[in-house]
Amino acid sequence: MMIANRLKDKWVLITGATSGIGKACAEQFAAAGANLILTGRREDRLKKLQITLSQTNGIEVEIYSFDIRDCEACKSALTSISHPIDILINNAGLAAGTDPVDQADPDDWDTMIDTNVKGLLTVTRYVSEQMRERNSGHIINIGSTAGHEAYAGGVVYCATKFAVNAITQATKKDLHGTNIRVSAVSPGLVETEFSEVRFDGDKDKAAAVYKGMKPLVADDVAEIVLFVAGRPDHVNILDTIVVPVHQSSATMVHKSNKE
Ligand code: NDP
Ligand code: 8X3
Repeated sequence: MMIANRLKDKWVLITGATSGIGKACAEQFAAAGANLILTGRREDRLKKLQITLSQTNGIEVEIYSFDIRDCEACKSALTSISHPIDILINNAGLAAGTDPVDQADPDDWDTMIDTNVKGLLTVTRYVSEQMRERNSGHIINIGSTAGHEAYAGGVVYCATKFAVNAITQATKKDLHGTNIRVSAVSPGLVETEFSEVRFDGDKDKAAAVYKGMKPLVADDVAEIVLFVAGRPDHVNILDTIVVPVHQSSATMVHKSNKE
């Protein structure tokens, strides 16, 4: 059966849909005929996506603008959604800074932990509750190679992605015996707004991360998320690690003058 046949008319909640991997997932799931619930803080972007994706694909798109770090806002949005959520893509996340542990700003640590770990957990808490009631659903967490291998300058970002890895494994076990699937997709370098956010808007520093190599693009990752979600109901992909061909570890990145 085609992936699109399995995803058509499903309701897919994507956190962090205003940019990068989340936006690419929204576009690809929409093209597969799924209805969308899109979240993020930038409401103007959500509104534009809502219009474009619903008109282009003839699907329903609902938007909820809130800061995922705000537990009450999260709970209020999630409990007001009237559709059963078939697929949850926990994508919202960020890195802040690359300073070593002895020099980093603890406020950045709070931002990363509150977003990547606590935000993801809050959303999972309320969505998994309704999935268990229906005994169906699929939770897909966007992890990272940084959740499999820590690197210098990523002390807390890596810790949050190791946490996502642990949360994925434990969630699968918490939901053991149900029909709910739990997966992670863990990419290496993907050129999105990620590095611009990490370097506080410094576009030159962000561009330097990918200079001299061909990174993944958001669509590369979204294709994998779509594949993971589009398996038959009895197939649960636990994790997929995907890197550009010229990345062999967090710090082994082959660069040339040509790219
Ligand atoms: P982008 O910066 O392009 O997108 C991040 C998304 O997260 C945006 O939609 C943003 O929405 C949302 N977000 C961030 N903070 C919050 C918040 N407090 N509340 C609500 N939404 C928030 O980066 P990517 O697409 O690259 O990142 C997506 C995920 O992929 C992240 O979890 C990241 O860790 C992971 N990842 C990225 C890799 C990369 O190299 N790019 C590699 C491996 C994993 P808004 O600002 O509108 O709130
Ligand atoms: C983002 C990829 O290598 O910048 O998770 O940590 S990396």
